[in-house]
Amino acid sequence: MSQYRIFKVDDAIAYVRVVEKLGDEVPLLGEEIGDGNLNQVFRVWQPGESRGVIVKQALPYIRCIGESWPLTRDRARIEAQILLNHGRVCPEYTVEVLHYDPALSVMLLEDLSDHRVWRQTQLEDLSFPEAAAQLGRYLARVHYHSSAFHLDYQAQQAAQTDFANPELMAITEAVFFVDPFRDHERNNVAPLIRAEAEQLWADAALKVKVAALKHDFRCKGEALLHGDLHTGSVMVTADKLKVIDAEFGGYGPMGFDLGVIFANLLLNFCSQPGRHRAVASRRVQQQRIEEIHSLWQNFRADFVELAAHSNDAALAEPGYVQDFLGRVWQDALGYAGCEMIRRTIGIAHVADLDGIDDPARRAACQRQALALGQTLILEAEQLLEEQFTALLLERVI
Ligand code: SR1
Ligand code: MG
Ligand code: MG
Ligand code: MG
Repeated sequence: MSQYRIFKVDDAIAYVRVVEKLGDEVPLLGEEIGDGNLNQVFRVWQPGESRGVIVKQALPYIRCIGESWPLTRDRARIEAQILLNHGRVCPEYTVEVLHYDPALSVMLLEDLSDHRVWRQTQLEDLSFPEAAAQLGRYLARVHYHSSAFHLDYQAQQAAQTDFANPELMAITEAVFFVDPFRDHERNNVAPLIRAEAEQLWADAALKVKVAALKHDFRCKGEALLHGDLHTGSVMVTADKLKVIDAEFGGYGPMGFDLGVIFANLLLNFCSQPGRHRAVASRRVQQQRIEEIHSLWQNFRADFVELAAHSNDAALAEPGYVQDFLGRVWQDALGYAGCEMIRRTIGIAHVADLDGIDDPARRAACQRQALALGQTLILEAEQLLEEQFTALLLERVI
């Protein structure tokens, strides 16, 4: 068995050669392509071939922080298991795991070089009109098939154990629900919005709502979540979509995944006045609103259709699934609010806001993100889809 070592490009190339049984005469090229917070990622390919293979390795610490924040390498196993599970029920939209090596904490994944990172396309004002609907369908399938609508009691209990991800989900608890709502040293608060952050930290009603969302994140194990479904975890082409990076996954409330992706579309929405003149900004903001609706409506329609075939006599009761999805919508808005706030003043920001060059314009957009995030958390129960749209339209500049 090979001993764990941190890969350099040459190690990744040598590893692919062994796994794919390629002789020394086969030329291979490699490059490091990782830009995520946690792991290192390489691409290895044969010259002249457009597709190669991706080598993803978990480090024994958080890549963006360094050795001062150790982290289990077992996350590679958990991620591989989650991607394989999601891939079984939704191969169309899940990145394919080709190989997993527990000793080296390495996964080989399908090469998606013909795809673009969805966030990056939004930063370049490119439109991928199919992506939101595809993502809604992906979430319906992976959530439904891991939920009590589909699994019997024993199977769901076993899955909750198999996919337990205590270290990574504890990080989410800390950086998503705890740090951003108080003056914590891990936060990253721009001086120009310090006053708004302090106001938020003093809002007791907001913190009660966040406590409930955090409590549910731990206790409401409805489905096997992706766990970090921001627009950087979604790869797109004109007609295809693949979800990657499931290391934060585990059982939790369905509204969490929906809320995270809604929030990342909304963070881009809030960034528009800092990036464009009014006309272009309005057009893109409207596009983001449409994407959220398309995502939700496709999720809901596909989930309802799947649930019509549920074997659970009680959950299949006509009308129940609509009731349930009403609560998922409310949860999604609350989690979206938390994600917007944590990506603005917490440890891990997004390029949509941080990439705005002018500090005053950036701060204005960040204030919008904080305010909208707070409204979503405080008013989730009153915001049906129609009211939510009205709330966003009021904010289109
Ligand atoms: C310290 S880890 C911070 C964030 O990076 C990942 O991308 C996840 O979003 C996590 O919350
Ligand atoms: Mg990533
Ligand atoms: Mg991993
Ligand atoms: Mg990630």
